[in-house]
Amino acid sequence: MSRSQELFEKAVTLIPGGVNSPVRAFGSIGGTPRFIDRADGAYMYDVDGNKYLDFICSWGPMILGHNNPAIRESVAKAAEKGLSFGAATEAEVQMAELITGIVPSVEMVRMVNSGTEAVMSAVRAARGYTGRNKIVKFMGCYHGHSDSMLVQAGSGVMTAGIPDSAGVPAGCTQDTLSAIYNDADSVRALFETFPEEIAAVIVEPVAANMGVVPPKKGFLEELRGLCTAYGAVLIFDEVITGFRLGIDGAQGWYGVEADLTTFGKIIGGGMPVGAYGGKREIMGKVSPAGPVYQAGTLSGNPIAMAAGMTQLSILKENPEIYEELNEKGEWFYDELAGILREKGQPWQVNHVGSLGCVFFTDRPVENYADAKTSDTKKFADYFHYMLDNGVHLAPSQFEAMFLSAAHTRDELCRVLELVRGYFAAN
Ligand code: KE4
Repeated sequence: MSRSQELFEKAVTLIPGGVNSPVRAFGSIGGTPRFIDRADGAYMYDVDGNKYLDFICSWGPMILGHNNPAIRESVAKAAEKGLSFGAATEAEVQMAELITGIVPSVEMVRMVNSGTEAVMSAVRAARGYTGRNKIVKFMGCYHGHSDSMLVQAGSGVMTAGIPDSAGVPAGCTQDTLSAIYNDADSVRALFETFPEEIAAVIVEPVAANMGVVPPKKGFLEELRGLCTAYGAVLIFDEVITGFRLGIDGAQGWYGVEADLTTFGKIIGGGMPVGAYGGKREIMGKVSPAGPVYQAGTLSGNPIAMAAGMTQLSILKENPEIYEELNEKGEWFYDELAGILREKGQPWQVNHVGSLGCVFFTDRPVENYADAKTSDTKKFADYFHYMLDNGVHLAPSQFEAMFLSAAHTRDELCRVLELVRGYFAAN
């Protein structure tokens, strides 16, 4: 029995499902999750000493690769001064200055401890600012696990087959309206039905929790127009795309400005950090400046700020990182799609920059209904072939592959050869 198997057997007796986040349990693909001992650059090493080229990248934060020396040193240096004070620090001002200086639509920002907290707080701020209750989200988009967002969510909820979660009272979701991703008419119909009741539309500007589904041309612009026309807040959930597609995220990539934006992952450099921010007139409603309450013991934690600021500063000061990363991503995913065509496989490859995925379905994937036609058993077989050959993909059909600056073209060529071998035989 492997050490991972031993640990997993023990873990399931102590932690629900043996993991601290469902998707890690390999539930949708079977097998034993690998317990990771350490990571460095583009690689993770499990407790049995196996080495994996990593495409989870901690679900996004590790854009520079694991164990970045500058980030590690900034954490160690900050830790020498104490871990947490529960009081204001200069680092939080510096982080706020950094984020508001990078993302044009973000005039004010509040640090929190996760993407879930960022979304929950942004939704509350939008409701407090507009005095309205209804929120529009898109089927297949995942915005963390706050009650009102767990309606036809993506990510682990989708994989686990829970269209809505147990334990969420109807009262929490009665004001959550679901629309169809890439279908602005489905949003227009909701606004026409509830012209003065919709506080916000929240969207992943690139959906990455039903697998990767890019916005169709004009989709984000139409959401922008509808929110402006009906006085609703447009919230871009950039927990994944923020500082991933470029230093100014999806808003820079697509040229559409949100009223509020949520962040996570990359802004923490691997530490637990989330943030939400946007127009001063909205953020000015947030406690203690205004009536919308939100708080957090470890919000703006100095160690987390050190890690996050170091990563953001490296990305801001070295724009060539994005050029190389996005070029590498476009090349890699195009090669992947080429192999599928060459092997006569009907599967779909969706990608934007360094985000991408293979959908095991023969139809183009433009929304949740398309994504759900994927054959998750075929994905599971592909996943385990890659894992057995030292490549750790995200353990679900409905997640993204994340590339980092640490993935070399040679390593990616090795992955492509593995893919070629797999699809030649399957
Ligand atoms: P966290 O609470 O997990 O930090 O962020 C929630 C969240 C919010 N918005 C978007 C667009 C997200 O993708 C996420 C979380 N992403 C998943 C990966 N699909 C986290 C992985 C997990 O749940 O373990």
